[in-house]
Amino acid sequence: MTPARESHSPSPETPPWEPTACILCESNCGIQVQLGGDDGRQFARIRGDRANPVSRGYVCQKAGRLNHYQNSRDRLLSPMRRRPDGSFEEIDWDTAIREVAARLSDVRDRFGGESIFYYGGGGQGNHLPGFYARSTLRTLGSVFRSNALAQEKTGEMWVAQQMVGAPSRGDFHHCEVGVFLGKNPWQSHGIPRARVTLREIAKDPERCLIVIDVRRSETADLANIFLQVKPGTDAWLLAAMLGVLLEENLTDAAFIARHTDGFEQVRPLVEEIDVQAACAVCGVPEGQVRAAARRIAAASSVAVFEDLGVQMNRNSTLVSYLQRLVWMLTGNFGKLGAHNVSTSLVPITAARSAGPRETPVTGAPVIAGLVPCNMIADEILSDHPNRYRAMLIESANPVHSLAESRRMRAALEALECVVVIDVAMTETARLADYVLPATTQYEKAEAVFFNFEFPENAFFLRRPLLPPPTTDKAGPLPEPEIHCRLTEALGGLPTERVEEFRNALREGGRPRFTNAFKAAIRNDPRLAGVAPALLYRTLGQTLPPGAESGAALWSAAQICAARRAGIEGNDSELGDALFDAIVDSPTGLVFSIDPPEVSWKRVQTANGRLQLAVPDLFDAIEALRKSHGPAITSKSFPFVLSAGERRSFTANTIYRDPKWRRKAFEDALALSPNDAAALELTDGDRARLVTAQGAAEVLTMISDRMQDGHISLPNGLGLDYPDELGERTLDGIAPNELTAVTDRDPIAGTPWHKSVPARLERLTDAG
Ligand SMILES: Nc1nc2c(c(=O)[nH]1)N[C@H]1C(S)=C(S)[C@@H](COP(=O)(O)OP(=O)(O)OC[C@H]3O[C@@H](n4cnc5c(=O)[nH]c(N)nc54)[C@H](O)[C@@H]3O)O[C@H]1N2
Ligand SMILES: Nc1nc2c(c(=O)[nH]1)N[C@H]1C(S)=C(S)[C@@H](COP(=O)(O)OP(=O)(O)OC[C@H]3O[C@@H](n4cnc5c(=O)[nH]c(N)nc54)[C@H](O)[C@@H]3O)O[C@H]1N2
Ligand code: SF4
Ligand SMILES: [Mo]
Repeated sequence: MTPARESHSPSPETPPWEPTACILCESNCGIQVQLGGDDGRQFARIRGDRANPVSRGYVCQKAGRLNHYQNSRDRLLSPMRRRPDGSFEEIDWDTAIREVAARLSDVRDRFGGESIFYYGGGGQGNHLPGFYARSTLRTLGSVFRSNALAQEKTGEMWVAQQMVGAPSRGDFHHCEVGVFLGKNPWQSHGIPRARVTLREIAKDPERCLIVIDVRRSETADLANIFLQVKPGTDAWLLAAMLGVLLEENLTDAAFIARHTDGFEQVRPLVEEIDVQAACAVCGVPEGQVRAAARRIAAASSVAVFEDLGVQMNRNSTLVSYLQRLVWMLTGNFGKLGAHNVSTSLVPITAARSAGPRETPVTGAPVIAGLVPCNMIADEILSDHPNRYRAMLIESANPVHSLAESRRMRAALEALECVVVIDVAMTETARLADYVLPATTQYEKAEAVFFNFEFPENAFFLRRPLLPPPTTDKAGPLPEPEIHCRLTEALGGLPTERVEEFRNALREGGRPRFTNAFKAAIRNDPRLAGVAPALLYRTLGQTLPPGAESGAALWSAAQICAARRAGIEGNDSELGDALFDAIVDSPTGLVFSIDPPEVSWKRVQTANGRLQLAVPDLFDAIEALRKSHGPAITSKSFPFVLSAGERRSFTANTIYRDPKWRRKAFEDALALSPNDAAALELTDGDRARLVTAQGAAEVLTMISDRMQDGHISLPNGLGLDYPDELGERTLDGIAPNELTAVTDRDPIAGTPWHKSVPARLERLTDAG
């Protein structure tokens, strides 16, 4: 990243550095931006913000390109309505809101609110849309929803729910041993100050960095122990590690006795694992597996991070279970440097019991309130009477990001009504009946909900850097405003209540408002559903200009304060103080500092102990023993394709302009030197990549990071973007043109994007 160049001496005309956050990955580093350019709306300079309590000045190379997001040529400036011929026309907001409300109520009246499906609600840096959407959805009676978490994290959530009853996170800042399992934080980040933190662990002779990956990833370059598995075989590796822990008596017997249940059930399963055979399946020398298991057992604290390499892969839910067994059997919960449950301001997923438990058509399990992404198309493309009939999609591009794009497109076409809220005319938006333009994340207040830090946790409600663009079109609106208008048009926002709360604020200030609001919600539970919109229209108007969208956080702050104080409902002052502190903080706020022991109080299992037994997965452990490894390849598909690697210049589909990338070959398919030689391919050659779902012409790149038989494509590419003349060109490969919805985890329904059977053919040079 480019720090401020000191050669530019500050002059009175120098625009100020304004604090905000990077929106490209869940780390959401604090940044400062200097606006400039002819219109004053360009991000002229960007640097890390030292005042941000989590990132403390850290940024990676991607943040410096944020102008490509803010000033994208694909920007939507008017609501759009699809004509019968598939083209779009601009309409004004009143028409858009009226017609969207009418179309969705019509679907509700004919098929019930449950037939209206909601997808998205937030990206890497914006989560307020999902919050306010609740008002629209409750008014419509919509109950089924999903988002990207249900194609990566739901298997892990399902396991964590049973073992801990709550989500926990590894503390890589303090750990003695840090383990990254199918996770490449050098590129993907996801822990605070990732590169600094990784180097600190690796360089300290007292600490140890363990990386488990199929590729010699950039993180693996730093590792003290690198276990290079064969694709999709992590379950065998972890089983072998568990076998070693038992065989060599390396478990923490005191911890197991004091804090856990179920060891007697798990022990025989693990004892039966043939360590040598399991090592042969995963391809890691037994000596390395034993060394890693011993290092973990000897450590005073261990933190483990599993991510897409295993979550989008064979046995993913089983892997989430086995890796937890590794750290639980070695006593790594509820202490500094290990796994802990952080104080959350806003839980990112639904509470355990809320909402339906299975999907209406396929009966798939709804985990953490989310429909499995790989099942969405099946829930629509059916003649089942309870199939989804309409979709509201917000801040997500599922036609591009979910498995089997072709099927997702067919599903959207089959719906009665599709409404998309986005900043750009995306692949998904182009299939909508209505597209509603949102202000960018730098034109409204936004917040980051991926706050899992421990022992200190922070929250950042950032203010807009600039107003929405002035335009002769209808102009974009922030999502809270869009949802309020929709809720009003649907008749969900009682005007007399709005008046009552406004009066309370005017006459009695926050205390009177708080009492009135809480009492109203207690007496009329329907109001709770539209609370975000109510808060926005009332409390929001008393917040500093630009911070209105923060209004819905008021209830989150109240709940958070109540939970902390331990007395539900009797601590409005604390809640208000927390809310005001969040609204007033220009660079983010540490809102909780926990003693590690507190994690034990947050274990939500029936008896407060960690549950080692997850019986639903016992058969899967047995099956490992009898298997020689996952059958991924075949004669016609001899390669294992990772469809979606994070690289230096990928950022989901947040940047649409390919010019943001500053490196050649970022769009290329990586393959090993041996495989390249066998296929007579060199760097920069074009080849045909074929899977059961489709084929694509790819640019090839030889990489000694790759093992033989494994090939890898970047994520987030394959978008089209207009040039100066408006001519659209496609850039790179959209990975999900090559994936299948049926390749998924049997429990969570998460996709197997990291092990797609594939074939690579040399293209004879046509000249
Ligand atoms: N630069 C960049 N950073 C990002 C993003 C981005 O688009 N670009 N996206 C963000 C998002 S949404 C997410 S969810 C995270 C994801 O972050 P990561 O999960 O770290 O990202 P990936 O590169 O998809 O996968 C991680 C690693 O899994 C390895 N892998 C593949 N197959 C296997 C296997 O069978 N076993 C094992 N052990 N490893 C395997 C790959 O080689 C890769 O190094 O990144 C976030 N950060
Ligand atoms: N094959 C394969 N598929 C994958 C992956 C993979 O590794 N391989 N990775 C998966 C993962 S982990 C993830 S998280 C998903 C990500 O995929 P999605 O969840 O679909 O989200 P993003 O690509 O992050 O795109 C976010 C959308 O939000 C829009 N947007 C940006 N700012 C705003 C705003 O302020 N308001 C609104 N309303 N919209 C805004 C952008 O224009 C974009 O359309 O992709 C998944 N798909
Ligand atoms: S680590 Fe993530 S949030 Fe931080 S600068 Fe890089 S992309 Fe942005
Ligand atoms: Mo993700």
